[in-house]
Amino acid sequence: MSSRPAQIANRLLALRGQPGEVFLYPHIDTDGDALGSSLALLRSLRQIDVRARLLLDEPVPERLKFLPALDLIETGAELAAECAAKQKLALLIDCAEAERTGRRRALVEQAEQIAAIDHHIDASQSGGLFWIDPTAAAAGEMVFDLICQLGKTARAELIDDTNAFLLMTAVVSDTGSFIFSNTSARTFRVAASLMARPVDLRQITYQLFDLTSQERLRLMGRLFTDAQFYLSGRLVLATASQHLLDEYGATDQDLDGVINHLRNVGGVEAAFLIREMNDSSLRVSIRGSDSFNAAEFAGGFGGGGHRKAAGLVLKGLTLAEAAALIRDKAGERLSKR
Ligand SMILES: [Mn+2]
Repeated sequence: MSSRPAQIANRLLALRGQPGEVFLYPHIDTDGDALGSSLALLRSLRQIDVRARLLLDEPVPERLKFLPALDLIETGAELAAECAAKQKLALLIDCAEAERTGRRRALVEQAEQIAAIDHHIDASQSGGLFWIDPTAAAAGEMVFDLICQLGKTARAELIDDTNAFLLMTAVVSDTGSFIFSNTSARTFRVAASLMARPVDLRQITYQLFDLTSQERLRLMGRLFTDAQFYLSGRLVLATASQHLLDEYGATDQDLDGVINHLRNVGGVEAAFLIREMNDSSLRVSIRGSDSFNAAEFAGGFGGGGHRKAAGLVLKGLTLAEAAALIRDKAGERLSKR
């Protein structure tokens, strides 16, 4: 296991000074961990003369616009054919499956070689250049290790102020500012190393978790008022139709974090938020507990994630039908206990 980062480091170092490129692919619906980790790795690779590019499907989400080095990102469909020929290595970050790269998948599959750095439990393909470590709280912890390895071999100080900020964002993002149960001694060791740089931690936590808007505040009020509790409050379910978002002038991103408030209600063992997407599919966010495995539930519908936080997508159902389905299936599971 411990040699896996070394293998990835060696593969990357072999590209030093070479014309071949490494393409970094954070997962779709990118988050602070995926993007912060990817940007820090991109900057590190370039610093040691490895040609690297960072490709995204979608524009950088509003909430992550405070990150430095965003100008290094390439976005959209234009990142197609012409650049594919130079792609020696496709490196998936914070995911391990090509479908988690969205429209970039075709590009991923054209790479000479595919590698991954991921900490999600359902990704069981660890081996070779697939480095999966479910004990890591964030991909940022793994990328920190990788960057340190690269720096050691290349004799370069790669954790500069900007990379420290980016990696701290990654770790803070996936641990909810060091309060989720995935937070470990290792998390704090990485964070302590990063804090040796002048990292504005408060800016990161404010931007990621505290900053809100009038639209979001009012939308949340409405969602919480309308949320349905079942099984004596063990199960809670909220739905967000496109109509509702429009009514409040809110966007999909305004729903981020809403589900955590639902889960925090005393007595709740499983929380669900169903949102209507533009393509008429429904995205279901799930929060579990010791008595409800969110990843297992999501897996039953082709979704995935962690034990306590997972997601799935439903197609061909109305919002009401989906809510009834989730309520029944989750209710069944909870009733067995
Ligand atoms: Mn992550």
